[in-house]
Amino acid sequence: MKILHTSDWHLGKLFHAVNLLEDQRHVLGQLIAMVEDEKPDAVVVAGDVYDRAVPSAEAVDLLDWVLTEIVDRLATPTILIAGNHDSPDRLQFGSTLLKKNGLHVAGRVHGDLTPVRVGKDGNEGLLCSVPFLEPAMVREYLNDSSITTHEAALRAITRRFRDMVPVGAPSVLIAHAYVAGGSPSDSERTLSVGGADQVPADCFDGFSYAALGHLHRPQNVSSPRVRYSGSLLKYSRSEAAVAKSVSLAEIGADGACVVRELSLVPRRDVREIQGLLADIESGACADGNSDDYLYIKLLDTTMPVNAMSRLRVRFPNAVDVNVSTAIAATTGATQGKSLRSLDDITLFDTFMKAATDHELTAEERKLVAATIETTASAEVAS
Ligand SMILES: [Mn+2]
Repeated sequence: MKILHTSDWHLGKLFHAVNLLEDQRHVLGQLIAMVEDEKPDAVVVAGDVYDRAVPSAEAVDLLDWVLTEIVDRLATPTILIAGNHDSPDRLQFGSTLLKKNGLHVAGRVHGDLTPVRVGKDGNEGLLCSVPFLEPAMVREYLNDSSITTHEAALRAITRRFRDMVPVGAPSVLIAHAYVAGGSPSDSERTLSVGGADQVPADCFDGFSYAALGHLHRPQNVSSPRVRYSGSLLKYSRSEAAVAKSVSLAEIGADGACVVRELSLVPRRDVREIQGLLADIESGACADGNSDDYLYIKLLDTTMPVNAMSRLRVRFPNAVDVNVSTAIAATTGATQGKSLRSLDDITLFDTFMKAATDHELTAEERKLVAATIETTASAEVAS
């Protein structure tokens, strides 16, 4: 059985006020081509299909397009589960009708939990869908007042599925959760406060493969068969160095599992560059595509005027400009101390030293003192 595992599409997401729909369409086109080439027995989307509980019409249209291509044109069964960004009830809409056509949607836990059987004769397997679980939702569903944590909720649901899977049979548990030991980035919304959202990897014991969503970096947690495919695109600065991919899991009749990563190539990459403004403007840091989404760190010792508008001439999709570490260090060094305890000249001197590594000369001190005095007397006069 061959499963194409992807997650965290976040369709309709805004990235620094840029609508990513075209970027998402671009990589979803690659995903469709992978389904054509690899002919998996199922495609699994492990939650956060949309970025918002009420997605834009354009985001809904994009999902309609990609599902029609995969489920209808390529006749590949597809499983969608809700993540913490999705509305369980809205995603659930039409699920009974859709499953007759090979689209299996789990927005919330309801009714009887039933695994989906996929694969060809002699190489079949069971797919068990666990949408993002709020403990209160599971407490009500199972009528079990002891369920108060994410771990208890997940264990209660996975136990039910485990009881339906014959021992050793090829099986995939699909879930949207934060597995302890996983490495987060800056674009996941926390599931609950204070680490109470984390679940142990042994919740997935007894399944051939756990196809996970929530963490946006592609990664295994504790074992190659407990895996996050990672998000469709880089959705934060912290992901600049992490390439995105989908995971192709091949599960043998004995339940043994081998996973390959298939790369996604973005329309515009997210990158970090640094240098002096003049060098960056003149193209000295011109590696890569100038259309990329860039986080730019300026190493200038003085704050350049209109830095962002100047940078956008060469890099129209620059999303953030940061000043040099020297200037940032000054801010950091003065934090916690009372700035009012320093006289104006000493304060300015401290800043200059941190920003330029030079103390004021006697002549400069005089100039600064005179300027401060003129400014102060002008303020008194006005
Ligand atoms: Mn997500």
